[in-house]
Amino acid sequence: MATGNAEERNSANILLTGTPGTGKTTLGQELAERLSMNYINVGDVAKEKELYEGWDDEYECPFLDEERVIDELDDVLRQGGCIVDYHSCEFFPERWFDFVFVLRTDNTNLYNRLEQRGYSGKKLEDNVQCEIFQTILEEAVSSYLPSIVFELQSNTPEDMESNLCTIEEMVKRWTSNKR
Ligand code: DAT
Repeated sequence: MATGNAEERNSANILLTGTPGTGKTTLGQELAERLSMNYINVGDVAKEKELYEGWDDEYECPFLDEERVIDELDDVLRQGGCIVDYHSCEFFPERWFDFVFVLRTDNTNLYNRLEQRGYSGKKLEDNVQCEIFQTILEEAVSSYLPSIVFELQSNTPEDMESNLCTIEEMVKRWTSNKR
């Protein structure tokens, strides 16, 4: 029976994670184009399929139904070649990913990006705090093998281009080692 483990796929799976506003979507969509990979935005999938359970009064949004998200995406992840974009990472099966990239952005930059997105008050402050305390980086390090977790700065367009090149090279090396 297929287990979905790395040795069974011929194309790598990538997780792009980090605080909202750090650049996951921009990077993920461009990478998917350059590498002909399948870009999956978990927030969009959850919205489309209504994969929610209950209501978060604090942030006035629904809670993600993590089990149903995993069920929904498992088949496609088993095939490989996926770029998954989400602002949290601990609930995904560890076996899904060959690389976990955590995007990081300086506080002022992040504040401005989130403000432009229309965030304000507690939501804005909590997200900037999340970045200051490197919450997602710690989550990634404690959820995946340290050898597959990489922290990437995402402050400038130059960072974006350099991250694209770095990831492209890593994925190509992974693929050629498979052959
Ligand atoms: P996320 O998907 O992590 O929420 P995004 O890709 O939507 O983030 O990016 C948020 C905004 O920041 C968007 O206007 C693009 C911009 N941005 C992202 N990465 C950047 C970078 N490295 N340099 C400059 N701007 C960036």
